[in-house]
Amino acid sequence: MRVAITRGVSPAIGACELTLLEREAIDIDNARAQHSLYEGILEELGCRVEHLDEEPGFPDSVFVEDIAVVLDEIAVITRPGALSRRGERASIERALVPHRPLKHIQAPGILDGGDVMVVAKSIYVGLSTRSNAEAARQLGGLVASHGYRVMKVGFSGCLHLKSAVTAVSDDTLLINPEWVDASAFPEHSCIHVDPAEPRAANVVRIGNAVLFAAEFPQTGERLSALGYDARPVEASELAKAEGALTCCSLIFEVP
Ligand code: CIR
Repeated sequence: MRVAITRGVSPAIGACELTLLEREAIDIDNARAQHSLYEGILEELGCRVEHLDEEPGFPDSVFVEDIAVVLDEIAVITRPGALSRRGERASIERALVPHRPLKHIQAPGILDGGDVMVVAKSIYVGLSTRSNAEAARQLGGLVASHGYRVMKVGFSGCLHLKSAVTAVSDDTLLINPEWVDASAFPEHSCIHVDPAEPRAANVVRIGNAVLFAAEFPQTGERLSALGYDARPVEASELAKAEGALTCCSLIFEVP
């Protein structure tokens, strides 16, 4: 079965980190309502949702994806690139201990889970303001004995690699070619987002279903036309905090 670790929206979300977006007021009630719908969809798709308590001291703590990389064999606790986010690790470690042996990225490595795309045994690490080559090197060392290969990827135009590209299957990626070059992924075929929807590349794959942000219907239609079970999810409020769909969960298999 699958577990999805999530966390309630912090009452301090208005003080979130922002890198590329201008600050806009976040309606916390709407953010919480959309987040609950997201959790409901994960449950409908068979995930057991382990919902962690809100963290009033950590504005960005709803974005649990950035704090760990969970593989079948181990979980790697990251060292987030933003200082304000490092304290989010303690509770994520506690949540993961029952499920996986834990490993850690150490200084001077910095890594946000949003920069780590795992596709079967290939792990792509986006080099960004939040993730560096040293962390990619450490990650490579931690996972090599489990048969994974870590590759570094450059990108621009967005905060994290997975805003530019995510996997819709083990063979195929959904990509915004303006932000990341498809030649970085020679083993995969690529579907392009609709050019009018540059932020649409971040989708959550659960079994055969692909969750896409409801704001990007044209990309959703592209996926449906190609035979994917594409399902819209409202995520506009947390998008103002530079969060996308994958950021709000850590999804993995358990016996
Ligand atoms: C941050 O800047 O860390 C948060 N405001 C947004 C994090 C989004 N996470 C992700 O894309 N994986």
